Amino acid sequence: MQKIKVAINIFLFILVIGAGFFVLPICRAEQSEVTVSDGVIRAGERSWQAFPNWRGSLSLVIGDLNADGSREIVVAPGAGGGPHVRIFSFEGRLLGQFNAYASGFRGGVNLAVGDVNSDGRDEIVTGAGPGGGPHVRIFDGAGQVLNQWFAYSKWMKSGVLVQVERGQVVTSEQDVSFGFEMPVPFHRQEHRLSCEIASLTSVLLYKGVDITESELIGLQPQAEPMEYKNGIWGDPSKGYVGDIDASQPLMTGYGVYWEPIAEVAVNFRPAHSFRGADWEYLKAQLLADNALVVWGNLYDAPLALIWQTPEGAEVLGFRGEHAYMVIGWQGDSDSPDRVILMDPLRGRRNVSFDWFLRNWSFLGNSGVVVE
Ligand SMILES: [Ca+2]
Ligand SMILES: [Ca+2]
Repeated sequence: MQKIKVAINIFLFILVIGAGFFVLPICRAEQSEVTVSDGVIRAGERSWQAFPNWRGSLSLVIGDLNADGSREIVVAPGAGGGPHVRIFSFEGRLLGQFNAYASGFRGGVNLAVGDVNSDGRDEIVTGAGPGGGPHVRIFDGAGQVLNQWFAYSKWMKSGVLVQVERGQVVTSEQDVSFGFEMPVPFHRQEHRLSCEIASLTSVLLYKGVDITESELIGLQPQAEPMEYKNGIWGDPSKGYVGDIDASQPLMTGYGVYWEPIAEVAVNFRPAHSFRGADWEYLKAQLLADNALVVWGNLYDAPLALIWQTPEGAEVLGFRGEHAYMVIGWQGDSDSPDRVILMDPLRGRRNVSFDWFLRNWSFLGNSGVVVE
């Protein structure tokens, strides 16, 4: 289903690019043809530059913005350009201009016009270009914002194509290869083996909870016994195993698994742990603006550590056990080129999809979701 959607989006993209930017759009209005090429608008006998300093593609649409019976030309730079929208008469007179998005934005603007509020005047509908979030805005002919929303998760970077069909705004993703990135802040782990609670600190900060790692450590249960002896040690699914400042190779400190971390998280936000999940699950959580801590490893071929809990259960651990956050991807969301991580030791990283899937598999595709 997703594949079909992507294919349709690419088709729409080509259609709009083709119609809007490269193939000359020909619109009959007031006995004038309007074309645009190399930044020059031609309407009837007249021609003029849309933006003197812009040589890239343009988005151009035509509508009657003031209900006087004659239509206006609305134009904006395409991908790589600024957020600048200009309105011209068919005679080439500049009637108005405004920035549809923040002035530093360089993804270009996708345009549509149509009467979306049934008042007899056409509105200008804008969609941010690739690299921008799927931010749709509706402007009147004077450049005043009448309405705005995010068509998809605001952290999607694909840009958004807009059309008006029978007074309704219709949107589609522009270029899915730009992917998604949730701006989870980096919090460097404050202890040698505190990656799990440090990752939780980051995602809670992202969720607006003002908290420190030390405060969260105070809420983290300790697994008994504290010291490894005769093959018996604590259960990481019940609490922290060993000393948080000690050593995995010496088996004086280990870490903690997803269940106790989720229990700490629910003091502040809705949260739950999971195991045996797949990429689709992670993707759906991110698109719903839920933050993720997952369990993997510092090493590509980690050494297994096996011990028994006092209750007699066998624990499978790995030297290099490590928790980090998945915050996004680049490329097709079904099978990304790269997965973007926030690592409490190493900061923002992007890794291959295969590397991530293997790393995440060591401890059974587990993690914590914080809503
Ligand atoms: Ca008009
Ligand atoms: Ca209207």
